[in-house]
Amino acid sequence: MRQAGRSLPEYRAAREGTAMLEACLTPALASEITLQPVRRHDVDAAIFFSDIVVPLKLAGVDVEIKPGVGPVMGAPVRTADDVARLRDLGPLTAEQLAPVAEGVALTVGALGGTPLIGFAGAPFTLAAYLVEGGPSRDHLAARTLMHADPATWTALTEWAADVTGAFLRAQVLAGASAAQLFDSWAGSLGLADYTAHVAPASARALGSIADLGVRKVHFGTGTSELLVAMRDVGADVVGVDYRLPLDEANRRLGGSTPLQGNVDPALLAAPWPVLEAHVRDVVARGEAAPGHVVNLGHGVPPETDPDVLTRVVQLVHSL
Ligand code: 1CP
Repeated sequence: MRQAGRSLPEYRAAREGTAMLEACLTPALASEITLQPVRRHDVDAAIFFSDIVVPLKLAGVDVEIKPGVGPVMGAPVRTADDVARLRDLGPLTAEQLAPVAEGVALTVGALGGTPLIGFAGAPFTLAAYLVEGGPSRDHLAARTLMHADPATWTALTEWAADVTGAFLRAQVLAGASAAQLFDSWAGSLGLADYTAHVAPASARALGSIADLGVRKVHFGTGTSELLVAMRDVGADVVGVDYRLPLDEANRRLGGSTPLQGNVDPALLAAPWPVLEAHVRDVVARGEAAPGHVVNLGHGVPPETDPDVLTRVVQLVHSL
């Protein structure tokens, strides 16, 4: 459950007075926050408390996470010179990644057998934040750059693939049992742009853990038309948001790919009978696929009642 922690009072208490990225890079705190939703909701796996921009921060990019906004860059990355400066920061070293590895190792120890999912942002979603300078609805500047200056775009997404791949690899080496690549904003692209300008860098990011033998989940929102392309960059499991029913997603993927997600976050605030019927429908349609990791189709809205999440988990377990 992405950003699940935000709805928990114990999360808000633990984070009190600590900036988001500082919390991510403080191993004991990141570990404690990772464990909170597992303790409270009895979910079957944990997702590491971190953020997709952590590897950018570790590489030396001027980035912060503004409360209520999301990741914001000191300056947008738009020109060949801007990208050259990023590339001069070099690949991430084990020393730079040490707080991440330490946070994962502490968490895996404390989880006592419950699997930990490691994650990273896909190169397009990271590049979208870098080029736009912050959150954006249409990702216009990023989509302009990929066509206006394809060489600069390729250099940018290759650099992003390498830092995000190193971040993912560090988590798996420290004990994460599965790895999820979030291309949250890939849905702003058509299939032709995705295939030509994004898929090679995503394949490069996933390739950085190909030798480690963990399952790779690939998720985006608004990606109903991209599911096959997103699988074909090297994913074992495809995340599906709430827009496409899982039996149809399974049909599009040829019936051979396990799926993840699909519960509509909007329904967490609906009356229980409405939410219950929806969860039952998602689980029933997911039976069409060779596997289904039940999860939300996107993040938990921060104002969600935590007891509703616990009840959803109990319902899914009962099914
Ligand atoms: O539940 C958890 O805490 C899991 C840890 C986690 C994950 C998997 C966080 C903590 N962030 C993420 C991934 C992430 N971060 C994604 C991919 C998943 C998704 O689409 O939601 C993205 C796009 C981000 C970028 C980001 N970071 C946003 C979205 C901004 C936008 O463009 O709309 C936001 C709001 C953040 C901040 C953030 N990251 C995580 C938390 C708990 C928060 C909230 C900040 C806070 O609590 O102060």
